[in-house]
Amino acid sequence: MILHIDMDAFYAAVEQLDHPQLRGKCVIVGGTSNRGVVATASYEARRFGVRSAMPIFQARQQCPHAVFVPPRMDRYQEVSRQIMVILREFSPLVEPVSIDEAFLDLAGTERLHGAPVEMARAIKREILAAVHLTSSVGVAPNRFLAKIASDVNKPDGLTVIAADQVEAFIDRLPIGKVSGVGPKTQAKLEAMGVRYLGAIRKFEAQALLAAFGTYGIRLQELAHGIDPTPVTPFVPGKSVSSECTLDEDTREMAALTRCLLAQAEEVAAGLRKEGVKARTVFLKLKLADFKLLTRRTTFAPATQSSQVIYHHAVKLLEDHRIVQKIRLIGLGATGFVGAETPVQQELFGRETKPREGWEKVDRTLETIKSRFGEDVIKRGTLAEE
Ligand code: DCP
Ligand code: MG
Repeated sequence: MILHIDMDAFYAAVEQLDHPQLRGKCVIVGGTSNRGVVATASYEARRFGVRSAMPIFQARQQCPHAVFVPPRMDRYQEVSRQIMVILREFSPLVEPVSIDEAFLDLAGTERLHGAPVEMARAIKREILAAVHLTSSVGVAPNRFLAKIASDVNKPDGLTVIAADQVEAFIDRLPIGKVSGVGPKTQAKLEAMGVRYLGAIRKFEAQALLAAFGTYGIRLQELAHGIDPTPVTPFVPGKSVSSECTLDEDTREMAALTRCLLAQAEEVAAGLRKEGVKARTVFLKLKLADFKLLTRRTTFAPATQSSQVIYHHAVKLLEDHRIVQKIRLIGLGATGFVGAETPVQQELFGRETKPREGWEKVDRTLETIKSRFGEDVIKRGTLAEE
């Protein structure tokens, strides 16, 4: 079983904890200028329709008597760390996915902590005792259902979906609640007569693939209650890399970047296999005199895209002023986070869509290669002249 835990109104709850005069009141945490947005609102304020990401001026209109508080990230991080320490006492497999949220794999913990529902109760109790905050917990046979379950009875919720309840739960799960189904996909699915996830089961894989690409296959798996995504604890120091000795020592950018592109694809495939995204890319160069150099760069958001990895690697190569010829070039990624980690959007909307587009291209290439062989398809830039 997998357990998902998500703290209730996290930033606002911490503010109410630290400032008792705010308890029971409408508290809105966010950029306090009128141009800012709401980070979160206490459940009292949510009754007035205030939601995360809503512009502050609108929140002010809907809830004029609310107390507006600027965020104190250091304090929230501190509480988050305390919570994660408690979770690690219950299972070695803890994957934090955001500041107030984590997955736990409960495999093998029963002898120590009892049935999953007992464990969920114990976790909620321990967190309340240690940091005086309520949380909501979902337990289910897989990740995707555990996450949905934790949201069912918020705040202070506890929902268990037993294996024999999965099918009935999926039959009643509105399709818009499934992660990855945005408004556009939802409209398309509803036009096909799908209002609940269970309805996906009546479609052939081929039809779903045609309509939604590889996401169609994911939807079909989910409809059957299958989510193979493992809980992946953050493992610092682990890395995925690829390197090659060049046919002859060279200083030619074209030859070097060509290597990097092929390596970026291998590294991205490695990340997908591990179920992680990376925050650091490193470049390794062995020069003609056998001197070894490495250069690294760390960025946000974490990525699994070959295109993003390639761009960082090329930048590192360009920053290294090539004087000597190079005999070996290598590319790697490290600084892993779980692949489900939500992506923090840029405040001023740097476009993230093309990156997601490339992740899709990577996955599609991989699907085709795994079915028809490694050599049937490759990028134009890597094709033989
Ligand atoms: N957060 C943010 N901006 C968003 C969403 C969230 O800054 N658009 C921050 C504030 C939240 C914290 O992340 O307190 C956790 O996010 P959740 O989505 O878990 O929201 P809450 O914990 O606030 O409420 P809930 O009880 O619905 O989980
Ligand atoms: Mg939360």
